Amino acid sequence: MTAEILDGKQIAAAIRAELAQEIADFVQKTGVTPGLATVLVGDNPASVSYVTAKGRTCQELGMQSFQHTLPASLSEQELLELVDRLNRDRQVHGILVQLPLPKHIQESRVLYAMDPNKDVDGFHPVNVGRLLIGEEIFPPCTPAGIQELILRSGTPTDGAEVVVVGRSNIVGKPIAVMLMQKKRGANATVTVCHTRTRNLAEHTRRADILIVAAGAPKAVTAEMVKPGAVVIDVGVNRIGTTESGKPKLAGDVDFDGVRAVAGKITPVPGGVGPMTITMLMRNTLRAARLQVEGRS
Ligand code: L34
Repeated sequence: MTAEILDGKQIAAAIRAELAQEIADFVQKTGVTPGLATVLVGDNPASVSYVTAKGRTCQELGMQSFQHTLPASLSEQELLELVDRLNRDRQVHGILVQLPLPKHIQESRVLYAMDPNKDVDGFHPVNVGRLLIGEEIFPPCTPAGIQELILRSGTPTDGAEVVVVGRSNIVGKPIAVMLMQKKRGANATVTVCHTRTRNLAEHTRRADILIVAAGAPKAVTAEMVKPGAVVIDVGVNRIGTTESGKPKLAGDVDFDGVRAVAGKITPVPGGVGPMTITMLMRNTLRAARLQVEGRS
């Protein structure tokens, strides 16, 4: 068996086309153009590439993009002042502070400082709490992208065994919560594995849907996967450079090996990454609706 490739790029493009129409309708109806402010501190090459793509996608979909690029030497106080300004700027409906931040800046302080109604990443504690009780307005972008990918691939989640490898605040924990909710595209039985899990393979082999956000290449290999399983690879590891000097990317899953046993698998690049950016666009439109029309 060779797994079907779950083409995140293609699914993302379809959703973006829908969003572009919704944004055009919103602009026509309200006279307001949704705006996203991105904040990048420092020059981490991966962050630069993601933030650039976010700004560009905003413009492609007919939204405004305000890109703030700041030196790694920026003080925490200066960043908090910028967030405060963006909170009060009526043209800015969504704010995204790209993570990770330099070590001298406490991430939680910055996330707490953000207006929860502009927190299109869904990282503010109020939004994390809303997610837990199933009343989210901004589902975090990578988990939302994963859920949408599963949904649009026609994979049933109701009663499915989902195994998540990784327990980060931005992927592992929120995707586990989202897939266990009593909702459409959820209702799964979720197991969360992490670095202290005993016998990881014993868990992963039970998964109908295996979500890998471990942060290490080849964390999941073929013998860890149940035949026919749907495998979602969230990892983005830079494993060298191509001949043209571009970074060479690999996920957390041994793609070639796992492809031979899985039923469906996402590639890296072209899997979850493009979905993440698309969900950010969806959340930004939602934020604009909330702020302008008082409903999402
Ligand atoms: N605040 N910080 C905040 N919000 C986020 O949602 C993120 N994340 C993660 C890192 N920090 C963040 C992202 O945006 C990871 N992430 C992200 C976004 C886009 C892509 C990957 C990760 C992506 O588009 N990946 C492409 C390849 C891009 C490349 O060439 O490097 C892909 O096809 O997978």
